Amino acid sequence: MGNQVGTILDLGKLNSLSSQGFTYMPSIADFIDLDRYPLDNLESPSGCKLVGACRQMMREHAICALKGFLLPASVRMLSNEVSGLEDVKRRVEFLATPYGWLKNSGFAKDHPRGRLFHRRCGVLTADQLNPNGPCTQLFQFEELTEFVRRLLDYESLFNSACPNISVRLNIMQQGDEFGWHYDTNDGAVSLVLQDAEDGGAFEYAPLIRSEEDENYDRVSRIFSGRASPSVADAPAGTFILFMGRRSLHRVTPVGKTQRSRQTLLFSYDRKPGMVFPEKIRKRMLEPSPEPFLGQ
Ligand SMILES: O=C(O)CCC(=O)C(=O)O
Ligand SMILES: [Fe+2]
Repeated sequence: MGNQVGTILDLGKLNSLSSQGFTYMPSIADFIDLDRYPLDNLESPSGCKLVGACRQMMREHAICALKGFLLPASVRMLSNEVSGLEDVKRRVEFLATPYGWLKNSGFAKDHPRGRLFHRRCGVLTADQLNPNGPCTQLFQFEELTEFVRRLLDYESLFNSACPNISVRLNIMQQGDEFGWHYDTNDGAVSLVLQDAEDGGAFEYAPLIRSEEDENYDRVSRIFSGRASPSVADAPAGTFILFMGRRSLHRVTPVGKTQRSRQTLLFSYDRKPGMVFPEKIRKRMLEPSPEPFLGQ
């Protein structure tokens, strides 16, 4: 069944099916390796074991990386959708504070709050994707949201309703980078669709800050290279859930590569209807000559 659907589900065939009046309703089995990751049956012994192991990874390392989560055929299909939207892709290019939720003007240049890092990448957002295309379909599987909810151990979790940033793709070419920062929400999900031939590593300092302690000393050591961050082992097909609100992270500059680095990012919230503020949306979608110093 998996193989058969894997071959049916390429975009060309999907388009020709829909032009003939057929609507193919994809199932989660078309996308995710359910033998390894039984998202369709989380109450089963293997489902419970998976959730337990993932939670432990989150507690110990602030990251849960599941290799081979996406089936190879679905990685190709998702990545093909992205490649087909090359013309509408936007560029993001500006210098940004790692501390986007704080006001950061007036700090010395060598203080972490005074530092600025480059953010240079291509971006596609929910509004630019086919609502019936694979990137959007994958986001909408309730089983995936439920899996993420269990991993975060939240009472409730809803897909973001943001018309732009609920579903986002980072597309990075040679010379692009996504400098050191914290996310403003916990529990960002990313799916690696394609890696670069050189560079583009996801580096992170797990749980380096808490609400009580910014740990500026260690943050400074990471910035200067005196302390080494962790590096995610995340080839194409990997699912990543990451505690980015407490864990400093970046994507290192992409080196010489023919292939772009592509990640598909999903946003969730404990409450329904979450929409990112206009200021953040604008920042995430456009280049800017002004550095981003925070809220
Ligand atoms: O593209 C990635 O792997 C993650 C980038 C990131 O940290 C972000 O978009 O906040
Ligand atoms: Fe991030």
